[in-house]
Amino acid sequence: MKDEQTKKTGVSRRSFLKTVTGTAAGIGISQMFNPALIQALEKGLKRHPVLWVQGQGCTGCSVSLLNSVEPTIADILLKVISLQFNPTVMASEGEIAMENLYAIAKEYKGRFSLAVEGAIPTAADGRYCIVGEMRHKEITMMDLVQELAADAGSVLAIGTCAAYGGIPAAEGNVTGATGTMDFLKSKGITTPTVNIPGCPPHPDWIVGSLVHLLTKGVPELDDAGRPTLFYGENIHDNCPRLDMYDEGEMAEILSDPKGCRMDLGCKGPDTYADCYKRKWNSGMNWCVDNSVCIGCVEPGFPDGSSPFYEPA
Ligand code: FSX
Ligand code: SF4
Ligand code: SF4
Repeated sequence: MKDEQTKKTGVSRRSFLKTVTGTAAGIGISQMFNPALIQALEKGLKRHPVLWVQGQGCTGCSVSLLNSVEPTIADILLKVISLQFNPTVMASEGEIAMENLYAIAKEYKGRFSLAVEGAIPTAADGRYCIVGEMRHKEITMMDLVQELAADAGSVLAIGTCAAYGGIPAAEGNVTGATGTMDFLKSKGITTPTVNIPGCPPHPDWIVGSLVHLLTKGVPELDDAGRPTLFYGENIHDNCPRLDMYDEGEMAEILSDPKGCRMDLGCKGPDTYADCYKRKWNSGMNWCVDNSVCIGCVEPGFPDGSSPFYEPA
């Protein structure tokens, strides 16, 4: 008898898990689904809270993480990793939430991870992004990241906005939007920082990097501060349409089922990520299947990829 997932997607739970297993790289997500490993992580990570703060973003990074299907990433985050603060999913709000945030940071000084989502606006003393208030004093994203990052054991810049400034730092940038590493450097803060770009990043990249950080330390990073585990391979070099590119068989319209999509604006040749094998939407598809790669994980995104519909 077909299970629920088969009915919805035509892919059985078994073949879905096989897909995930087959596409995971290194400490892939499939290994994290192993119950023995989850139990081990549960013990090891219970005392390691993750505080997730949000600045200039669209919340897509949180949604990407929580959107995973089977098993849910939300389960892993809430039961395995001690996610203590995330404005999108937590129930508490206002001054109580802020007090709790600072109390956890104090209690676990040097041992918690700070996850930053969204860029940090630095113009006008950071007043373009007020993230809370305590004792009638407004707290800017700048203040929050500066204070918490200095006390954190590690920092994760989640999403291209947090990693490099992304969309808020695109041409114009009146708010002085800045990526986390640049911001921390400007403040002399040296806490180890890992970039997990993507607009939004794949849930596996977020959880995989976090678990690596907590169990094995900082993963190997490339020049752009990204784990090579997930961002070490060029999309074009591994694209299933590479043969068509080599043959000069080019797609002319997006609905063309065949052909290399370079003439339609594909930025695969300038982009490093494992989307071609990990795939998105629970392993169902990826950008090049339906559209083009717009280079969303690259430091120059979006200006460097624009216009999206023209070849690089
Ligand atoms: Fe940026 Fe996150 Fe793009 Fe959005 O909040 S990485 S705009 S998908 O989601 O920060
Ligand atoms: Fe390269 Fe994009 Fe063409 Fe694939 S579709 S071969 S990534 S240019
Ligand atoms: Fe981003 Fe390209 Fe991967 Fe799509 S295929 S998620 S645009 S890096």
